[in-house]
Amino acid sequence: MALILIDADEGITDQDITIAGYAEDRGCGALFLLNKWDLLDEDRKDVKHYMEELRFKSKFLSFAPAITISALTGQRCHKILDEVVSIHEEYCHRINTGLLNRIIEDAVRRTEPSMHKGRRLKFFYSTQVSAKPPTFVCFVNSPDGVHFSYKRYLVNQLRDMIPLKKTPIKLYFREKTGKMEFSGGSKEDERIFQKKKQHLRKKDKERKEHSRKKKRAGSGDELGLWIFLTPLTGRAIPFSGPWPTG
Ligand SMILES: Nc1nc2c(ncn2[C@@H]2O[C@H](COP(=O)(O)OP(=O)(O)O)[C@@H](O)[C@H]2O)c(=O)[nH]1
Ligand SMILES: [Mg+2]
Repeated sequence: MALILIDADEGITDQDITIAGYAEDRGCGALFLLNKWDLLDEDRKDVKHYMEELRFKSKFLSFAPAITISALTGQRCHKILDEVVSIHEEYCHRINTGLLNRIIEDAVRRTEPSMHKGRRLKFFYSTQVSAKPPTFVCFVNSPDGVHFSYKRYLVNQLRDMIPLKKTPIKLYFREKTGKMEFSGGSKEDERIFQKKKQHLRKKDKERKEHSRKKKRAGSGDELGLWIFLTPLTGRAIPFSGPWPTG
């Protein structure tokens, strides 16, 4: 595990990012600690802005959590160890092969890879070859045919479905000739898989609903008071409520 200590008072420096790069090279679990948070005046204490800058500069460690702390006052320092344990658990995670194959199979079915040199990319089966960090291999007919954006898609699917949000993960593609279909899984795997999918779908719906509500609130629609003129009577009928949509 790499705990990357940043002097938040100084700001995120190139050297901080270089050191974060070492953690990425080593495939470490990583945690950013933005120290001296007590020194930041209210103007600069904009966590969101600070995090955005951190995420922008260290895109390669986007999975690494970050905590603002103060070593001097002890503020939020108690959270560090819990976060380390949580990252480490994911870092050591091992997934059952059946479940892994269901996740990949489902992801490939939902969004098919593009053609490569006129050939369709075929996924045969996948396996986790090691942990620390979790490392997966997919056997395909043509490893060169996996576009980096498709690899990113699969990595994100694994992150969401297993789930592995805080650890680096590695995904490789190897050539497999001959026909060997997905190994599938037991009934129990299938049950867990379907439950996870249901859960994710629900979350996704909630998120969409939330952002829709936010948008509506932002545009002030809900509080609109406006007036309809009826052409027949010429009388104004006040009406208040959301804009009629659809
Ligand atoms: N205000 C404040 N000062 C701190 C904090 N942590 C360390 N310091 C002070 O920072 C000084 C050490 O400098 P520092 O930047 O941490 O170390 P260096 O960059 O490795 O030399 C000491 O005077 C510490 O008391 C903190 O969270 N808040
Ligand atoms: Mg310093």
